[in-house]
Amino acid sequence: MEQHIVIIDTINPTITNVYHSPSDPIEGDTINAYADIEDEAGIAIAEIYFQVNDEMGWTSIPMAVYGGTTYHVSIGSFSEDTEIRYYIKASDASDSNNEAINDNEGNYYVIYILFLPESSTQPTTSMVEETSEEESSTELSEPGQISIRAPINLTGLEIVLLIASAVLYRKHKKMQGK
Ligand SMILES: [Ca+2]
Repeated sequence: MEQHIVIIDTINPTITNVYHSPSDPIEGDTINAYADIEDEAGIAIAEIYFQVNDEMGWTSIPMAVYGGTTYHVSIGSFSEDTEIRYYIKASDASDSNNEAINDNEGNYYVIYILFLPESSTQPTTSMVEETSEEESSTELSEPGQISIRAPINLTGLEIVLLIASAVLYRKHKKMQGK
């Protein structure tokens, strides 16, 4: 009489290290999601469930082995200002079909497609840098040149005096040089 020892798998798969790439996508970026999914009995089903903006239902797409215990799926690209929530679900390959969900402890994983107004294509920091460069170049100019570039609302006499003083200043400098 044969004896069978039946081991019943009651342990759910583990789903860890859930992330998406790129982490801060913009419109048109293809979004990939990854997760490490493991079970002693092997994995029968690995899926991503995602929901776009305020839509009611969840869309599921099967995940494929990416390498080792890592599973991967591409959920495509979205337009800017879109919010996508997702979670990962897996079933093991045992007769029990134990299921596991990683939904970031009920908060879901959230992807936000960044809104990039045209005016922000040039970062503010570079504009600040340009301004400061102009300021520093003015400071470095010869005193005579600064006088000539002085306010436009000067009288003709004042302008003549400024030019004269600039010329005198350059002559003075030349003499110092010798
Ligand atoms: Ca199991």
